[in-house]
Amino acid sequence: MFHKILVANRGEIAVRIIRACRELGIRSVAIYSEADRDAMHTRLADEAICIGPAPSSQSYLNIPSIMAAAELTDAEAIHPGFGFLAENADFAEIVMASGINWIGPSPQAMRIMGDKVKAKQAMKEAGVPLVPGSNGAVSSIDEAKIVAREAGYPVIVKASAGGGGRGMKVVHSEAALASAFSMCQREAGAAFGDDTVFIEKFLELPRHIEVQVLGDKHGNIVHLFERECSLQRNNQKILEEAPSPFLDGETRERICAAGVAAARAVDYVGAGTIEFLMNPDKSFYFIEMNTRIQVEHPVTEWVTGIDLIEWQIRVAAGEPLDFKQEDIALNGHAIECRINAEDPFRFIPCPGTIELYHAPGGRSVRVDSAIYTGYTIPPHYDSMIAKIIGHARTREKCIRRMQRAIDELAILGVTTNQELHRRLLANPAFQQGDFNIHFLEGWLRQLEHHG
Ligand code: MV4
Repeated sequence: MFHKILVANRGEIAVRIIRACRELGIRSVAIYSEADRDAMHTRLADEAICIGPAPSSQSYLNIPSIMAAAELTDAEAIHPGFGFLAENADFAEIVMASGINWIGPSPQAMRIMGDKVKAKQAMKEAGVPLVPGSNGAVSSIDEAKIVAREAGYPVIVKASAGGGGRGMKVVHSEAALASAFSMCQREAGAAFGDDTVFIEKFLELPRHIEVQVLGDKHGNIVHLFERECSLQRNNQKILEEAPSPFLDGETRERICAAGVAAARAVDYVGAGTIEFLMNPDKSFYFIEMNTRIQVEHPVTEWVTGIDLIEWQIRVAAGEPLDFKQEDIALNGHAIECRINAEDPFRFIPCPGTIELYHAPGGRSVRVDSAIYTGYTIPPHYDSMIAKIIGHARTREKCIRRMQRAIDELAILGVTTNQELHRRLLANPAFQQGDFNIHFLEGWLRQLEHHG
C-alpha cells in the first residue's frame, strides 16, 4: 500500500480523500492556492503545499506546479478527485511517466471515453444500447440531413469532445438543421480544438440514470447499482438518490449489466460511472462515461456499504477487489442534497464569510463539507459547500429524514439553496418519484409565477 498520497483537489472532495487516507494509515499531501490558505483541506492534510495564485488555471489546473509539489513531498500517488484535472488523460500520463501512481483508470480508457464518437463506437462493439442516430461523426450538412431524416426530428447535434451538457444543439426541423449543425461544429472547434460532431434522436422526456462501476487491475469489474440523477438544472445536479425510484428489478439488472459491459470494453480500473438516458417505456441508452469519482458517490456508498474512495486507492495500489458481484446487495435508500452558496431561485453564486455553521447529525445522516464558522468562501471556485446525505430503509422514510436534516442545517452569513431543498423534498411529484430531466426547470418556472 502507498505511504503518501497527494490530493490534487480542494473543498469537500479533498477532505473526503484526506479522511480516507487517514483511515488507511496513508500520509496525505494537500495542494492549495493562495485563496485556500485557510481552507479545510489545507489544514486537515499531514502536509500542505501552495501551488499558485487563486485562479484555477494557475493552481489546481497547473500541471507543472502540481508535479513539483509531488516530487518535493515524495508522494507515491496522486488522487485527482473530480473536476479540475480528473479526466485529463495527458495529466494521468505525466503522473505515470514521473513514476507516480495515478489513482484512476488508464489514460487510454480516459481518451476513448473523453471522445464521444470513439466511446460510442466502443459501446456499439460491446453491445451497449446507443441512442439511434449517426454511425460515428457527421462531417457535412447533406449527411446531417440524411441522418436526421432517418432518426426523425427532433434530433440533437453533439460535439464529440463535449459532454456534461457542453456543445449540444437540439434541432426541431430540417429548416433549422443547417445553421445549428454549422454552429455546433464552429463552437466545438473553438471550445475544444476539435470540431467533430455527431447526431442523435433527441429523447424528449428521459430520466438520467447512471451506473456506478468499480474495476481492479486483475480484470475484475463489478457494478454498485444505479443512481437517479434527473433532478438538475443547467446540467448541475441538485439532488441525487439511490436506487432510482423508477426501476424495477429486471430493468435494474439489464442497465447494470450494460454498465459492466461498458467498463469491460475499455478494461476499466477504479471507480467510474456510465450515464444512460431512460425513456418512460424504460428503454435506455448509453450517453457517456465519467472516468472519475463523482460528487454523488456517497448515496452509492450508503446503499452498498462499499467505501468507494478506499477502493479507488486500493485498486490503484494493485489490490484485487475482495468481494464479488453476488456479495453486493442493495440496502435501503439514500438521498443527497447539494448545498450551494447561491441564490436559491436565481442561481447566482453568493460567496462570502460564513458567520455561523451548524451541521445536521443524528441517525443515518452524513455531511460531506469543507466549511466552518468563520470560513470565507472564495469566489474563484465551485459554489457547492456541503452535501447532506441521508439513509433509511425506504424512500419514504429517507425523504422524512432528509426533511429533518435540512431543517437542522444552519448556515448564516451567506445565501444558500437550503430553501430550494426544503420545497423540493415536500413536492408531491418528487415524493411520488414522478419526474424526468426537465422537471426541476419546469417547477422553478411555476414557482416564479405563483410563489
Ligand atoms: C441527450 C438528451 C436527449 N436526447 N441526448 C446533456 C448532458 C449530456 N450528458 C447529454 N445530455 C443530453 N443528451 C439525446 N439523444 C438530453 C440531454 C440532457 C440532459 C441529460 C442528462 C441530464 C440532464 C440533461 C439536461 C438537458 C439535456
